[in-house]
Amino acid sequence: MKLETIRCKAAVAWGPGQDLKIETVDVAPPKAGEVRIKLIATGVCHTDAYTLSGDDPEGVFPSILGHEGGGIVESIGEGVTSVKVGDHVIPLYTPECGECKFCQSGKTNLCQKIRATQGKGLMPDGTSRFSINGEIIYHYMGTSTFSEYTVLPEISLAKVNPKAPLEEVCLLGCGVTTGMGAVMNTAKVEAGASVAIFGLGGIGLSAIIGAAMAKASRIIAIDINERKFDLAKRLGATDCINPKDFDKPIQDVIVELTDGGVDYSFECIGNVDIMRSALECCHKGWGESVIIGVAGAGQEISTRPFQLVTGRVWRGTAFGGVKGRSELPDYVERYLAGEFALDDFITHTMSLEQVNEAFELMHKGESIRSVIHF
Ligand code: NAD
Ligand code: AHE
Ligand code: ZN
Ligand code: ZN
Repeated sequence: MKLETIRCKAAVAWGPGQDLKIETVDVAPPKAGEVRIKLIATGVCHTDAYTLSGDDPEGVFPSILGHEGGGIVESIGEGVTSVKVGDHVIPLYTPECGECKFCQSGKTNLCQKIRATQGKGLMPDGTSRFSINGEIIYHYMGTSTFSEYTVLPEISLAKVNPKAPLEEVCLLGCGVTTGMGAVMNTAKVEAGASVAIFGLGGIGLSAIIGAAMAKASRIIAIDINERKFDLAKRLGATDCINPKDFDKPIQDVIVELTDGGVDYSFECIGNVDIMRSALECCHKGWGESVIIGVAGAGQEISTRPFQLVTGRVWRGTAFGGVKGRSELPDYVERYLAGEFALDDFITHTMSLEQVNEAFELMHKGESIRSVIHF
């Protein structure tokens, strides 16, 4: 049966700094190895705001943003075998082909099979499936979840248990998996360790969940917005600190509080100055700091090399080091088994038409996650 183009609603980013506009877009059928899905829900992550701001060197316009979705397979292209129509899926901005040098290494989740075209806003064959009156609209992070329908390569989909509500597990498409994975996969925090988490948005709060699961003995949560502290404590933070309450650098405060520094720290903001604080609050000889936040074009990190010479380790993580197709379904199972909750994070639900409000709430510090229901 020949597949038809679908005409549907999508939020289009026409240019940096502009509000998204709801448009009627054409979504072409999936080509070989591709899948078209109907979105049920999508979260709004700070990275969407970052790209919309114009700070992302890979930002292309006009495009359809969004990368924290949950959907149902509507149609499949030639040769697709791992999913079928009706399957529940989570789009992956970090695919898993299983074949490339990166997948084969066993050392990283950063599959590179389609990274070059994905970074240009295109499908692997170098074209887009989105258009308006014949004008090309670019994809974003290989996912473009701010649309009623989207097309992805088969290798960019995790098939998940249909019992899981997509309105909640969409958050596993980025924020929650990233925070938990950073703690458990990337840093491998061990029981009894001390941890400092900078920034208490969706990512930092998920890192608290991961640290509590790892049985960290001390979880220090840092934010300049004290409205985040209640939830941080409920999730397991032992101390909540506002850097504005001190007249010395926050790293000095933490080093004093912890008899020399924490075992692990996580930067969940995207601020290069705080990345330095996060490194320098780590314990001499072994402390490890993980960068999760995404910093704008042209920004660089710095510290005295002596910090590293004396044993601190600086590392980073994307999607919490999680391999999406083989490992994400198990995060969904663990959620279904009640190991962690997701509704705590969903402070606002809204329609696609309200997507700009989601960005406003984020910038005003009023939301953790806004979830758009289609
Ligand atoms: P968010 O906006 O919801 O949360 C950021 C938090 O940082 C807010 O609570 C804010 O008050 C706090 N903050 C801001 N400036 C601060 C400062 N100077 N000191 C202390 N706290 C401060 O964002 P989010 O969705 O949680 O994303 C956080 C970061 O992680 C972003 O940079 C995002 O792009 C990035 N991110 C990275 C990955 C990855 O795979 N590496 C995945 C998802 C998100
Ligand atoms: N396009 C940016 C990089 C942005 C970035 O680092 N993205 C993270 C995911 S953020 C999700 O909210 C990521 O996965 N990075 C690895 C990768 O391959 O992009 C830039 O600076 O060019
Ligand atoms: Zn994200
Ligand atoms: Zn690969």
